[in-house]
Amino acid sequence: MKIRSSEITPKTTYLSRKEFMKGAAIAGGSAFLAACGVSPQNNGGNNSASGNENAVSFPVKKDEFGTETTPFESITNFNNFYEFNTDKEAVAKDARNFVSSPWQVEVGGLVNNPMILGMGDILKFEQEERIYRLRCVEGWSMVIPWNGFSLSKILNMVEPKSEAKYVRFETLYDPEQMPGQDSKWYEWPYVEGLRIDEAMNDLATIATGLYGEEFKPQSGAPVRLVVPWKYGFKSIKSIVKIELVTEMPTSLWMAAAPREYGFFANVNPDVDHPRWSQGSERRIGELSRIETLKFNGYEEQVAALYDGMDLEANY
Ligand SMILES: Nc1nc2c(c(=O)[nH]1)N[C@H]1C(S)=C(S)[C@@H](COP(=O)(O)O)O[C@H]1N2
Ligand SMILES: [Mo]
Repeated sequence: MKIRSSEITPKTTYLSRKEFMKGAAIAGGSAFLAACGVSPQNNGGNNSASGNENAVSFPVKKDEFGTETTPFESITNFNNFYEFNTDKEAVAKDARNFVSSPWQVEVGGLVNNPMILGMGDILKFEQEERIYRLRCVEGWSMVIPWNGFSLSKILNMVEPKSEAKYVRFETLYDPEQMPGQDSKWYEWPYVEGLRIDEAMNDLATIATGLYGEEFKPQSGAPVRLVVPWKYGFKSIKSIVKIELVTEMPTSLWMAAAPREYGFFANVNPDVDHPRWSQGSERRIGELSRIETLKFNGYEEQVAALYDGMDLEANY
């Protein structure tokens, strides 16, 4: 295998998966690999780099509905991450030198046990494979095999006080590394929030990787939120702070365009965006549009959270 861009590319992005796994095995296995149960023996033989020497192929998987996962190359080359670029196809390149290690997540606010978690602590939680749909508010979607665990595990550990009603998340603020944060159109850092009962739902996921690999920067390295029943913008990347609060947090998108983006942002084909329909979506890799499902297909697991709530008024 030729390694052309080794001077400018971090090691794990140019090594083939096989070589990466070999290296990890020699090093005794990193916490990440051990925690998600991927061993050098069972990572599959389907790893030959093709024409592109940077290409790494992963066997496609299926979600609980039998839908195939979006290829790794698509998931990692079509991204929304405004801190780096508003052009989805330029994010991967612009984020490639992002330093996500060492990393800390401060968990505090209205809790009995505030703590600062290093990535070692976060990777100690059993890393499950969770294959979920991601539906961007812009009308495209993917199916992504995340590695991670329920956010509730962290919340239970810090013990929210009874006054805590919402969970507020914050992305790293570092304009030197994230030049998009110089843009005056948005209030940085990126902020998102969940009501506490939403945050405790098992589907609300703290993700540390995808397809069994640690995150590349463009996907929100080293740790992000994944909320599969809500529009993708709720799934905040590169988190440094999780805070329990009493007031509903104002997200970056609510502040930027309050008429277009609400706090709840549940996927809902019956409530159109002011500028486009939400009735259908383009699954990346497919040609025709498909129907968008209420709560992105997770109605059974989450609809009860919104009993009695007007889902048109509370978008
Ligand atoms: N910090 C941060 N998190 C973010 C974004 C962003 O611009 N900055 N974009 C959001 C949007 S709009 C979507 S659709 C998803 C995209 O995730 P992906 O690039 O991994 O597909 O990330 C969300 N999380
Ligand atoms: Mo999005």
